[in-house]
Amino acid sequence: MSTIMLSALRMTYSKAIVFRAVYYSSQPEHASKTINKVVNVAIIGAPNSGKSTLINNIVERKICAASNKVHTTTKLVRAMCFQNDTQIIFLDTPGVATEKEQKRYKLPESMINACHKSLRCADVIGVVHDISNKFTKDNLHSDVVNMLHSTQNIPSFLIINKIDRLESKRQLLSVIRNLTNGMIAGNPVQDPDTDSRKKKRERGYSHFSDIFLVSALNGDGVKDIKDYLISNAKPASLHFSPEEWTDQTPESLIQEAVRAKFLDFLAQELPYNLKIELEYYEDLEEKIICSVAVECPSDRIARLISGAGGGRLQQIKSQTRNDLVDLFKKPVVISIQLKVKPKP
Ligand SMILES: Nc1nc2c(ncn2[C@@H]2O[C@H](COP(=O)(O)OP(=O)(O)OP(=O)(O)O)[C@@H](O)[C@H]2O)c(=O)[nH]1
Ligand SMILES: [Mg+2]
Repeated sequence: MSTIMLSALRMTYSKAIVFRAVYYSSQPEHASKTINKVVNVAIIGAPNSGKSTLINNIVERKICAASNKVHTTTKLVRAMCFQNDTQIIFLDTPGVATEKEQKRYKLPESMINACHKSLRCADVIGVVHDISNKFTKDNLHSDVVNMLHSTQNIPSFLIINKIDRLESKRQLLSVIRNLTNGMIAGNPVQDPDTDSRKKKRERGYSHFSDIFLVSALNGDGVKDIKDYLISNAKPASLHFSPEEWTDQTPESLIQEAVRAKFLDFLAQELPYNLKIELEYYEDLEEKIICSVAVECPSDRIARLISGAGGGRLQQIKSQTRNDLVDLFKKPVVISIQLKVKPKP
């Protein structure tokens, strides 16, 4: 299925340009003086909606750790790509989390403010929404709506994700109506059932400039988002060089990639309680060598994680390596060791 752009209206970036002038005034010395085009895009949304997967697909590198569990992303991560003269700087954000979830998953305090922080550097906001979740598909997360209302001066667009999991396209129009309160770029969404629009409570946000329907996993519709962002980038000198693709250190990227695989392979809260540390890292010209230690709360849990004959740990290692090869674009030798937390 290809992307449907429901509005042809162009965004206005006047406010963002004013902000960018301030943002770039503190450029590092290495910043290029050539005038290119730049767009800073904050990607926000509910946990597990596919934010990180989407960014990785657009920048064609697994920079942002992604897993099948909620709260994979715990801090702001920048992922950049450069095409012709345009740099797109994505800000991947943690999914919005309640205080209860923060305690349950032992999430870092910094995570709570990360989303708000990302909005302060954004020229445009992309909201990712999971249409495959039958409980939440018709409502935008209330925290997301509040954030959008508090930054109404920044243009925003809606990305309806996981369309590959839709069995029927018939529900699409009603979902779009709910998520936009029947309004896109100031125009009412075509609504055959006009009476139903009158009394509905607001479930979404009425000021999206555009809507995209995509599958971040298989790439359907993703190129349209990239083209859209490129066409909306504004002249600016580069904050990052064209060769740079993230603001994260290799150490942090490796740790997050390992953490994501543990989240993928282990059930419930267990993987959230593991302490993951990079013990060795060497970037040789032809390959990367690294060693990661994972601290388990007890010997029993270490055995459980390892799986029969160490099979599960082998799978985790092999899939992490694949992701890191995709990330660094060169061979990676990785060892992952389980260590039991010493008793006090
Ligand atoms: N079927 C399908 N699955 C997807 C799609 N996009 C993402 N996923 C899956 O959804 C899960 C969550 O993806 P993430 O990219 O980690 O989601 P996120 O929004 O970054 O999650 P948090 O960082 O935890 O907030 C992963 O298992 C992805 O493979 C999609 O378009 N289709
Ligand atoms: Mg994420």
